[in-house]
Amino acid sequence: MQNEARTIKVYWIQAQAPRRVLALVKHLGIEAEFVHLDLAELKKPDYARLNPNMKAPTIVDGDTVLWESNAIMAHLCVKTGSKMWPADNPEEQIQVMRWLAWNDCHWARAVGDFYFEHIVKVGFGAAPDRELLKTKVDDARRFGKVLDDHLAGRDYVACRRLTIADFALASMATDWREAEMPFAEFPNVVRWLDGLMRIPAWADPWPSR
Ligand SMILES: N[C@@H](CCC(=O)N[C@@H](CS)C(=O)NCC(=O)O)C(=O)O
Repeated sequence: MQNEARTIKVYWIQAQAPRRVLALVKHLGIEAEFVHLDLAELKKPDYARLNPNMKAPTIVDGDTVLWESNAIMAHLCVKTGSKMWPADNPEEQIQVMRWLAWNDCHWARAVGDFYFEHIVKVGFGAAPDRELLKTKVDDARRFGKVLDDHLAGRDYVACRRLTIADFALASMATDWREAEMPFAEFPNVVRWLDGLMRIPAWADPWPSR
Protein backbone atom coordinates (compact mmCIF):
# COMPACT_ATOMS: atom_id res chain seq x y z
CA MET A 1 0.00 0.00 0.00
CA GLN A 2 2.95 2.34 0.70
CA ASN A 3 3.60 5.18 -1.74
CA GLU A 4 1.77 3.73 -4.71
CA ALA A 5 1.37 6.25 -7.48
CA ARG A 6 -2.28 5.62 -8.41
CA THR A 7 -4.68 8.56 -8.17
CA ILE A 8 -7.31 8.23 -5.47
CA LYS A 9 -10.88 9.40 -5.91
CA VAL A 10 -12.38 11.43 -3.08
CA TYR A 11 -16.18 11.79 -2.97
CA TRP A 12 -17.17 14.84 -0.97
CA ILE A 13 -19.79 17.33 0.06
CA GLN A 14 -19.03 20.62 1.81
CA ALA A 15 -19.43 19.42 5.41
CA GLN A 16 -17.35 18.62 8.47
CA ALA A 17 -16.47 14.92 7.95
CA PRO A 18 -15.29 15.38 4.34
CA ARG A 19 -13.37 18.45 5.50
CA ARG A 20 -11.00 16.23 7.51
CA VAL A 21 -10.15 14.11 4.49
CA LEU A 22 -9.91 16.97 2.01
CA ALA A 23 -7.64 18.92 4.36
CA LEU A 24 -5.39 15.91 4.86
CA VAL A 25 -5.16 15.18 1.13
CA LYS A 26 -4.11 18.79 0.56
CA HIS A 27 -1.79 18.93 3.59
CA LEU A 28 0.04 15.75 2.55
CA GLY A 29 0.18 16.79 -1.11
CA ILE A 30 -1.62 13.66 -2.30
CA GLU A 31 -2.67 13.59 -5.92
CA ALA A 32 -6.42 13.01 -6.03
CA GLU A 33 -9.49 13.33 -8.17
CA PHE A 34 -12.25 15.11 -6.29
CA VAL A 35 -15.86 14.16 -7.00
CA HIS A 36 -18.33 16.67 -5.59
CA LEU A 37 -21.80 15.29 -4.84
CA ASP A 38 -25.06 16.94 -3.98
CA LEU A 39 -27.37 15.47 -1.34
CA ALA A 40 -29.50 13.69 -3.95
CA GLU A 41 -26.44 12.07 -5.52
CA LEU A 42 -25.49 10.58 -2.13
CA LYS A 43 -28.69 8.53 -2.27
CA LYS A 44 -28.25 7.15 -5.80
CA PRO A 45 -27.53 3.41 -6.23
CA ASP A 46 -24.10 3.94 -7.83
CA TYR A 47 -22.89 5.85 -4.79
CA ALA A 48 -24.72 3.60 -2.29
CA ARG A 49 -22.73 0.68 -3.72
CA LEU A 50 -19.54 2.45 -2.64
CA ASN A 51 -20.89 3.71 0.67
CA PRO A 52 -24.02 1.96 1.97
CA ASN A 53 -24.45 4.73 4.55
CA MET A 54 -25.04 7.12 1.63
CA LYS A 55 -22.91 9.73 3.34
CA ALA A 56 -19.64 11.48 2.52
CA PRO A 57 -16.69 11.14 2.44
CA THR A 58 -15.75 7.99 0.57
CA ILE A 59 -12.48 7.25 -1.19
CA VAL A 60 -11.60 4.78 -3.91
CA ASP A 61 -7.92 3.92 -3.96
CA GLY A 62 -7.30 1.15 -6.46
CA ASP A 63 -9.22 -1.87 -5.14
CA THR A 64 -9.78 -0.22 -1.77
CA VAL A 65 -13.14 1.48 -1.19
CA LEU A 66 -13.21 3.17 2.20
CA TRP A 67 -15.72 5.24 4.16
CA GLU A 68 -15.54 6.77 7.66
CA SER A 69 -13.34 9.86 7.66
CA ASN A 70 -11.09 8.74 10.52
CA ALA A 71 -10.31 5.43 8.81
CA ILE A 72 -9.73 7.26 5.53
CA MET A 73 -7.31 9.66 7.24
CA ALA A 74 -5.38 6.73 8.73
CA HIS A 75 -5.28 5.04 5.31
CA LEU A 76 -3.89 8.18 3.66
CA CYS A 77 -1.21 8.51 6.33
CA VAL A 78 -0.16 4.87 5.94
CA LYS A 79 -0.08 5.34 2.17
CA THR A 80 2.24 8.35 2.40
CA GLY A 81 4.20 7.43 5.54
CA SER A 82 2.81 10.44 7.43
CA LYS A 83 3.16 10.31 11.21
CA MET A 84 -0.19 12.07 11.56
CA TRP A 85 -1.36 8.49 12.04
CA PRO A 86 1.49 6.76 13.95
CA ALA A 87 1.29 3.43 12.11
CA ASP A 88 4.60 2.18 13.51
CA ASN A 89 4.12 3.31 17.11
CA PRO A 90 1.46 1.45 19.16
CA GLU A 91 1.78 3.75 22.19
CA GLU A 92 1.11 6.79 20.04
CA GLN A 93 -1.75 4.99 18.29
CA ILE A 94 -3.40 4.54 21.68
CA GLN A 95 -3.12 8.28 22.33
CA VAL A 96 -4.67 9.15 18.98
CA MET A 97 -7.38 6.51 19.33
CA ARG A 98 -8.35 7.81 22.75
CA TRP A 99 -9.18 11.21 21.24
CA LEU A 100 -10.88 9.77 18.17
CA ALA A 101 -13.13 7.74 20.48
CA TRP A 102 -13.74 10.73 22.74
CA ASN A 103 -14.68 12.75 19.71
CA ASP A 104 -17.28 10.27 18.50
CA CYS A 105 -18.74 9.51 21.94
CA HIS A 106 -18.66 12.93 23.61
CA TRP A 107 -17.23 15.95 21.80
CA ALA A 108 -19.03 15.60 18.46
CA ARG A 109 -22.32 15.07 20.30
CA ALA A 110 -21.67 18.10 22.52
CA VAL A 111 -20.88 20.49 19.68
CA GLY A 112 -22.90 18.86 16.89
CA ASP A 113 -26.18 20.68 17.49
CA PHE A 114 -24.43 24.07 17.42
CA TYR A 115 -22.74 23.08 14.17
CA PHE A 116 -26.02 21.82 12.70
CA GLU A 117 -28.15 24.80 13.74
CA HIS A 118 -25.71 27.57 12.83
CA ILE A 119 -23.65 26.15 9.97
CA VAL A 120 -25.68 23.43 8.23
CA LYS A 121 -29.19 24.88 8.61
CA VAL A 122 -28.10 28.45 8.01
CA GLY A 123 -26.26 27.19 4.90
CA PHE A 124 -29.65 26.01 3.63
CA GLY A 125 -31.25 29.36 4.46
CA ALA A 126 -33.05 28.23 7.65
CA ALA A 127 -32.93 29.97 11.02
CA PRO A 128 -30.99 28.38 13.92
CA ASP A 129 -33.10 27.11 16.82
CA ARG A 130 -31.50 29.04 19.68
CA GLU A 131 -34.05 27.72 22.20
CA LEU A 132 -32.89 24.17 21.48
CA LEU A 133 -29.24 25.23 21.78
CA LYS A 134 -29.85 26.65 25.27
CA THR A 135 -30.35 23.03 26.38
CA LYS A 136 -27.01 22.04 24.83
CA VAL A 137 -24.79 24.60 26.54
CA ASP A 138 -24.08 22.52 29.66
CA ASP A 139 -22.70 19.58 27.68
CA ALA A 140 -20.64 21.84 25.42
CA ARG A 141 -19.10 23.47 28.51
CA ARG A 142 -18.60 20.14 30.26
CA PHE A 143 -16.61 18.59 27.43
CA GLY A 144 -15.06 21.93 26.45
CA LYS A 145 -13.48 22.01 29.90
CA VAL A 146 -12.10 18.47 29.47
CA LEU A 147 -10.42 19.53 26.23
CA ASP A 148 -9.27 22.87 27.63
CA ASP A 149 -7.61 21.24 30.63
CA HIS A 150 -5.90 18.70 28.38
CA LEU A 151 -4.62 21.39 26.00
CA ALA A 152 -2.99 23.44 28.77
CA GLY A 153 0.68 23.51 27.73
CA ARG A 154 -0.06 21.62 24.51
CA ASP A 155 -0.50 22.78 20.92
CA TYR A 156 -2.07 19.51 19.70
CA VAL A 157 -4.36 16.93 21.26
CA ALA A 158 -2.07 13.89 20.95
CA CYS A 159 1.62 12.99 20.58
CA ARG A 160 2.72 16.65 20.90
CA ARG A 161 2.40 17.10 17.14
CA LEU A 162 -0.34 17.47 14.55
CA THR A 163 -2.24 14.18 14.15
CA ILE A 164 -5.48 13.08 12.56
CA ALA A 165 -7.06 13.52 16.00
CA ASP A 166 -6.71 17.30 15.64
CA PHE A 167 -8.52 17.26 12.31
CA ALA A 168 -11.22 14.97 13.73
CA LEU A 169 -11.89 17.09 16.83
CA ALA A 170 -11.67 20.44 15.05
CA SER A 171 -13.94 19.65 12.13
CA MET A 172 -17.21 20.67 13.80
CA ALA A 173 -15.71 23.23 16.17
CA THR A 174 -13.64 25.30 13.73
CA ASP A 175 -16.42 27.82 13.18
CA TRP A 176 -17.21 27.95 16.90
CA ARG A 177 -17.68 31.72 16.98
CA GLU A 178 -20.19 31.71 14.12
CA ALA A 179 -21.86 28.61 15.64
CA GLU A 180 -22.09 30.33 19.06
CA MET A 181 -20.39 27.47 20.88
CA PRO A 182 -19.62 28.60 24.45
CA PHE A 183 -15.85 28.36 24.19
CA ALA A 184 -14.71 31.94 24.88
CA GLU A 185 -14.09 30.78 28.46
CA PHE A 186 -11.67 28.07 27.26
CA PRO A 187 -8.45 29.82 26.15
CA ASN A 188 -6.58 26.62 25.35
CA VAL A 189 -9.34 25.37 23.07
CA VAL A 190 -9.45 28.75 21.31
CA ARG A 191 -5.63 28.83 20.93
CA TRP A 192 -5.66 25.30 19.49
CA LEU A 193 -8.50 26.01 17.03
CA ASP A 194 -6.94 29.32 15.94
CA GLY A 195 -3.58 27.56 15.55
CA LEU A 196 -5.08 24.95 13.23
CA MET A 197 -6.47 27.74 11.07
CA ARG A 198 -2.87 28.79 10.34
CA ILE A 199 -2.43 25.48 8.48
CA PRO A 200 -3.33 26.45 4.89
CA ALA A 201 -4.90 23.08 4.05
CA TRP A 202 -7.09 23.22 7.15
CA ALA A 203 -8.14 26.82 6.61
CA ASP A 204 -9.10 26.16 2.99
CA PRO A 205 -9.60 22.45 2.30
CA TRP A 206 -12.29 22.77 -0.39
CA PRO A 207 -11.44 21.72 -3.95
CA SER A 208 -12.82 23.81 -6.79
CA ARG A 209 -16.04 22.38 -8.23
N1 LIG B 1 -18.85 9.14 10.68
C1 LIG B 1 -18.89 9.52 9.27
C2 LIG B 1 -19.87 10.67 9.11
C3 LIG B 1 -20.35 10.79 7.68
C4 LIG B 1 -21.42 11.85 7.60
O1 LIG B 1 -22.31 11.92 8.47
N2 LIG B 1 -21.33 12.69 6.58
C5 LIG B 1 -22.29 13.75 6.45
C6 LIG B 1 -21.57 15.07 6.23
S1 LIG B 1 -20.62 15.53 7.66
C7 LIG B 1 -23.20 13.52 5.26
O2 LIG B 1 -22.83 12.87 4.31
N3 LIG B 1 -24.42 14.07 5.33
C8 LIG B 1 -25.36 14.02 4.23
C9 LIG B 1 -26.55 13.17 4.52
O3 LIG B 1 -26.61 12.53 5.59
O4 LIG B 1 -27.42 13.13 3.65
C10 LIG B 1 -17.48 9.94 8.83
O5 LIG B 1 -16.72 10.40 9.68
O6 LIG B 1 -17.15 9.80 7.64
